[in-house]
Amino acid sequence: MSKPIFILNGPNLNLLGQRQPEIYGRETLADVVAACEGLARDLGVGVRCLQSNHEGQLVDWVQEARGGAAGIIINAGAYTHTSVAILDALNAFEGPVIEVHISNIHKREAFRHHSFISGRADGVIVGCGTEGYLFALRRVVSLRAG
Ligand code: CA2
Repeated sequence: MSKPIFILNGPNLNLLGQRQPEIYGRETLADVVAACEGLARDLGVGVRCLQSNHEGQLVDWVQEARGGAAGIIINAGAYTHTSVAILDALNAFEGPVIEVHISNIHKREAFRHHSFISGRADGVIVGCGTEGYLFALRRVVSLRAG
């Protein structure tokens, strides 16, 4: 697999490990990136890990993935629940998309129960902590292989 898998993180996920450990755990985003890069090495694939607090930047990266990525793993943070723009961009991407949420959004406030992204995603991983990114990476690789 020559094209990298994009791992996109949305707003406030740069704060991982710094606040609300009871919800999001103690790992930092740098820890998550290191774990994904390590697993990617073991699986023989490349990853490009990106984080932004800006909706338009996430849309730009999803557009860049068209023709440039083997798959997308996305935790769009709060934009999950609001962004038709990210959904539209994902709908124009032809490869596998796995949506990840660190917390179980269905156990939380009602406004977190709906995801615009889930209607496009090939898989959704919620409530598995930061390990969810690793599950997602394995899933993208097996979808590409199959
Ligand atoms: O559970 C998830 O992964 C979420 O996508 C995280 C988003 C939240 O808006 C979604 O409903 C569920 C929030 C990310 C904020 O991350 C922080 C981490 C540490 C400290 C403060 C915020």
